[in-house]
Amino acid sequence: MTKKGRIFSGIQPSGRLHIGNYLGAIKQFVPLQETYETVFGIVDLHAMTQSYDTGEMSERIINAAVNYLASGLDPDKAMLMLQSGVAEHSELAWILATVTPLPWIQRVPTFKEKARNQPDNVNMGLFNYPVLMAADILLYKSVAVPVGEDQRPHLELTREIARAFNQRFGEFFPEPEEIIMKGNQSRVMGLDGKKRMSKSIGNCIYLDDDAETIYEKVTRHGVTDPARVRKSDPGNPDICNMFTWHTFFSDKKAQEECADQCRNAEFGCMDCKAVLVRNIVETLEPIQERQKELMDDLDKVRDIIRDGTERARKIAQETMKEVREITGLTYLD
Ligand code: AQP
Repeated sequence: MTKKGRIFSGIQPSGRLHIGNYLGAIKQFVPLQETYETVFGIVDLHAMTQSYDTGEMSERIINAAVNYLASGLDPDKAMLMLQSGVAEHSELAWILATVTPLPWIQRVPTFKEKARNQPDNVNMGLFNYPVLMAADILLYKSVAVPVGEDQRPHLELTREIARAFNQRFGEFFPEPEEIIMKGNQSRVMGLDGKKRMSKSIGNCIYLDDDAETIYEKVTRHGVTDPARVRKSDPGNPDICNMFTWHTFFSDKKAQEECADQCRNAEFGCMDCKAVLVRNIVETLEPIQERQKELMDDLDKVRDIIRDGTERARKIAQETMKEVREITGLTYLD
């Protein structure tokens, strides 16, 4: 089958991957490898915008790669690549920064959010993050990018940067379309139901959490309908964060049973959570089995990353050769 064009998507190794990354990103990306030429990045340069322990970076990269593969990424179909292994990402980011007016970046909502989350470390990399992201996408001349609602501003900015580059240097980059992810899986809330599940906040169920840990986290920290105090109070699943999680992990029948029994005060929050935990554990079981196999063969994982990075680099070098030509950076050629 002829593929529809190329797409790029990335996950930053800023911690262990969680169920938000799985539901909002990897699970949705994996089917795309059938119809598009796909480049899936482990974007470690992005992860440097937060404080991190240098000794942990390799472990985090392995965690991201293992979870991509355990969730269904097929290295024969998709390229699994490491961003820092393709220097052209940084080079293009610099060139794109020169056509990006400052106010475009100042208005990006995720910059404001991240700056609030790490007030002692509002660095230039954090500010330039959306430009590097535009470079990640445009370097592969991606025709489309899968995005959740909260990432729409980034993609819009990428299109604006592509347009600005094309206006300055001549038509070159395609403006990538959005492949919109449907439903609230694109914004999975953390255990407390207040903030988006996030590696840096830690309000997460990680993809490699065992059954006991998941049980502990959900039963102790999973926030439910705040107005329900006793089991005998009728609850409201519509405002219960744990019920939203049911919609991700439980089948329709279990969802209806839990919702009805909650509304009728037949089911307490702990009963409902017990069903939820069982279904999360069941969903993660096949992924965790593959995680174990991959963790036992880390040489294979490294070979897959190396191979994907080399394939991606070839595309990136071709793009940058053209970019250097049209921007006049050819003096030494
Ligand atoms: N809570 C979430 N719900 C749905 N999708 C999510 N994603 C992240 N969190 C959720 C999606 O996962 C992909 C990779 O995200 P990322 O690692 O590049 O950065 P992020 O979005 O900033 O993820 P985190 O976990 O919140 O990382 P930190 O804490 O390091 O900033 C993206 O497609 C994202 O939408």
